[in-house]
Formats: sequence, C-alpha cells, structure tokens
Amino acid sequence: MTTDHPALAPTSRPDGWWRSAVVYQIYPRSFQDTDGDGIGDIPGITSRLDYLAELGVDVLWLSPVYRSPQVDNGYDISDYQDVDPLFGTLADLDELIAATHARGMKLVMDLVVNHTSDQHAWFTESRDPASAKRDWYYWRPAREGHEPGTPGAEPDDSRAAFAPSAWTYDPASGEYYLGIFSPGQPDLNWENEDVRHAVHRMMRWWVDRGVDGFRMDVINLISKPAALTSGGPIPAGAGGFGAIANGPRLDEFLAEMNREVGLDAEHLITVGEMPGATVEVARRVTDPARRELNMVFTFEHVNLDQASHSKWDLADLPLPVLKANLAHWQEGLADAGWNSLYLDNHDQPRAVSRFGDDSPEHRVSSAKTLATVLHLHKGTPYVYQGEEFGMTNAPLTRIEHYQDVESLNYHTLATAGGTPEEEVLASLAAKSRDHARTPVQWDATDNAGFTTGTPWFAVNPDHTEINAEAARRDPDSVFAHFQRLIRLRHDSETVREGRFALLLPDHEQIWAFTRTLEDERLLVVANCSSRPAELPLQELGELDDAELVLGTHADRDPGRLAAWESRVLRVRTL
Ligand code: TEU
Repeated sequence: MTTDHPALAPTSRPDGWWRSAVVYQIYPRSFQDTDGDGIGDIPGITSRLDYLAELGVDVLWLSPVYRSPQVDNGYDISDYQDVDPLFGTLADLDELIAATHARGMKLVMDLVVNHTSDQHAWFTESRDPASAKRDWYYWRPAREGHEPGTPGAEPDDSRAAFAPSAWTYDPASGEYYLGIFSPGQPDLNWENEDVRHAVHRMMRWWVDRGVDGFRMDVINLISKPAALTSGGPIPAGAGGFGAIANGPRLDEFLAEMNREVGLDAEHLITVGEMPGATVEVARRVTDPARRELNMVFTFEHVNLDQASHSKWDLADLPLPVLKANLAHWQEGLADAGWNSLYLDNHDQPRAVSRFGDDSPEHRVSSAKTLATVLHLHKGTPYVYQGEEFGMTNAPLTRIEHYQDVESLNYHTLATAGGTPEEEVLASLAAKSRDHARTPVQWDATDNAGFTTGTPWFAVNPDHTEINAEAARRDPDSVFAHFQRLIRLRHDSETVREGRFALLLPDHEQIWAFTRTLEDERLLVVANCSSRPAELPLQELGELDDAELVLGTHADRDPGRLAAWESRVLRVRTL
C-alpha cells in the first residue's frame, strides 16, 4: 500500500530535533478540571500551557483522551477518532494543539493499539463469528474436554495483567477472546493486515490534524508469539510479559507503520513503550537506519525493586544495581539508537518517595538530585506532571483509598490466595499506580486548585506545602532546578551527545559519571542517600579547578557531599 504522504528522505536521520528535547507527560484526568465535574479536561490543559512553557519543556504527551468506557482510565479506547466527553470535544483538542504550537511546543498523542475497548465497534462486530472482523481479535474454543464457560475451560492458564485470566468467555459464540490486560481490553490481531491498515489510516488522520507524534502503548506486544498466532495457547513463560513480548514480526510491523504513516517525517517524534524489551531489542528498534521508532521506554530500571516478576513482591534496591542498569542502557545505545529517560510516569509510584527521601528534611534535595542524575544521562528526558515540583506518594492505607484496576485486582487475587491483608496493603502503598494519579497540586487551597467540584481522586493532603504556586515563587525550588536542567540540555551539546562513562560503580551512596564531547567533560557527582558522603577524590581526580555548572546546595564542602547533594562540574580532560 502506498500513501499520499510526502516522500521520505532516502537516508536515515541520526540528527532528530528530539535529541535535544524534554517531554512532559500529562495525565489529563488528574491535571486540571475546568467544568467542575472533578475530572481534569482538555480546556484545563490549555489553561496551563503558560506554566509548561515557563518550565521550558518542548513536547507534551497526553495520556489517552479518546472515547472510552474508562475501565483502565482511557487505555481502553472505544473510538480512536473522537474525544471522550469527560475530557471535552475534538474542537477543544484542536484548540489545544494550536495553542501548544503557538508557544513553540509540540503535542504527542498516546496510541493504544495493542488492544481496543470491548466497546469498540470493531470488537462489537467481531463478537459475531460470521463477521469479517472475527479475525481482528484472538478467538479460541474452550480447552479440549472442558465445557465452555466452566472454571478451568480457558484455552490456557495465562493470567491477564489486571484480571485472573487472559481469556474471557463470550456465551453468544461459545468462544473465548484474548485480553492480556483486562476483559475490557481485547487484544487486536496484528497478523490480519486489515487491522494494520485501519490503524495506519487512523494515525495518518491524527498527523493530518496536527499532532506531532505518538507514544505507543505496549507496542512490543503487537506481534504475538508464533505458538499463539498459529492457533495454539500462549506459551508458558518467565512471567510478566516475557512470554508474549517482542514477537517475531515486531520489526516488520513497526517498519511498515513508519512507512505507511510517514513517521520519519522531520517534525514527528515516536516513543514505544516496551515492557520486557532488552537493550538488544531497543537498539534494533531505535537504530535510525532501520526506520522503526525514535526511542523506547524500557522497564528494566523500574523492575529492580521487586523480588520476582511481580511488582508487588517488594525488594530493596541497592544504588549500585540501579546505576549499573542505567549505565548498561547508556552503553548499549551509545553508537546506535537512542534512550528515553524516566523515573516517573502514570504507572509508577512517585520517584521522590520511591528512589529519594520524601521526608520534610530531604524531599527538595532528593527530588533535585534524582532529576540531576536522570537529566544528565544521554537520551530524551520525560517529566511526569507534578514531578517538576516534587509531588510525593499519597497516604493510601486502606483498600477503599484505591481506584486503579491493577491495584484492585491485585488486592482481590492476593487476599483470596491467602496473602495477609497487611502485606497486600504494604505492597500497594509502595507500588500502586494510584500514587501517580492524585490531582496535580497547583496551590494550597482546598482542592489544590485542581477542581471547584469534588475531585475524582482525593487530593494529597501535603498540597498545603507542596504545590506549583509555592515552587514557582521560590528560586531554590525543585521547579527552578528542573528549569535549569532543561535549559542546560538545550544549551549544552555535551549533555545531549557526550559519551557516558560510569564512575564508582560499587559506591553505595554516590552516583557519579562523566559525559564527554571532544574536549569538554562534565562530571556529575550525586549523593543518593540521606547521610553525608565523602567524595573519593583519589578516584575522581583533583576537583580543585573544576567549574560548577549546576548544583543543589549553596554551601559546598570540597571533600564531601551533604545528604542528597549533587553537583555538575566542568572538569579538565587529560
Ligand atoms: O502499560 C503497560 C504495562 O506494562 C503496565 O500496565 C504495567 O503492567 C503496569 O503498569 C505495571 O504496574 C501501559 C499503560 O502505560 C498502562 O497505563 C495501561 O494500563 C496498559 O498499558 C494497558 O494499556
């Protein structure tokens, strides 16, 4: 199939503009409400664009605002070409796109095409076994020798991410459909080329409407394992998405999408979310010569503080392990491909509470230092709403405090399986996605300036101290620090392109590395602990004539770092 889109340059572009960009993620439901229904909306985003321009970010990524029954807060889409009335109208979105562009920023849409909602017209049609769309999803008979619809008759034993089984029984046709997230999110069959073409057409429609790219939800799950696509069960695997991710046709599907939609067009940016992707997969997919994606989100570093493939199985995370993982990705994508950099997003607890220290004494320094470390790596940094002024986890202590489908499902299954309630609640308090979804704390007023109505999720009570307005007034705030980091990336070629080298890999407190480009070298030293740390000057070299580029503390001891102090220094290259 050919497209009527502008011809693509015949050579790859290793020099995309997005290499100097910082992306800001908006979770619309929790960002800013304007109509008083307690749920954030698109006009609310438009009303805060000046704030985002002041922060200095280049690109906004919107979590889904499409029509959706909201089983998974919009990651279950029933119409890809309309806006859910919860969030506004298509006209509101057009206005947001124009207002974003008017401020020199770009706007990226979330693309959720591994699955649709079970309310999508494609799936409604597919329920009829005689329909041409039957093959657009994965339908299977009951397990041999079992009565369809009875316990244990599912085609295989795979669990869904947010439900007990990956298979849901449809009594009308007597068969099961696949939904690896939840029954409300049936998986599309990408082996069917009509599915692929329908997705490409929809993407072109958005590009023509003016969006600047896509963040692609679980895009490495679109190509399913051969055992499944040839009619068999999901192969039993290592748990998580290991058994089902990175299927044999992934590169083919991504290259085809790139070609058909024209994703290599100069102004667009693409980032693929890829649970279970290794450095090798990421390198292949983001190698510009292959023309698939610009960058991918890895999960490796956010899966380190768990003892098994389950995120709820809590484990300590020693600093050397985290450093080594990021360094592994820096090295793996040093010559080809590109990294995305994140600690926070809508699926993760708040970074300052998880990797930092959110006590009143250390919150500001640890939020700044985590940001320093992340933003001084090579790649495209992502800022998640509220991270820029150090929002923390919420005090969620009872199951009634939670809303997320993943958290609620875990609670039901784990307690039914005999895990003590306190243990389940401890896991949720550490890892629930709900921590990221509390309303943005704009100011110290009752609902934090988020809504005049009743907020859909309780505002974190710490908003009286921690809010955007207070941070903007304070030149030493986390917000001011993010502004400096973003400016530094825009101004410094070394931050963008410099070679990365990890120092002191085994140090339990200090995260240290260099970035070198030609004769400029930046040294980052960051104390990622709540105790002071001696600087091992013998290993780091003499820092006497190093020039401070950016730091978290005004008083600096040449021989030691205060708790959660970080410095970016320009040092001599020998
Ligand atoms: O997330 C994919 C994904 O791997 C997560 O669901 C992960 O399993 C979970 O968050 C771990 O806590 C994407 C979206 O980011 C997420 O919000 C959606 O729920 C999911 O896909 C399904 O669309």
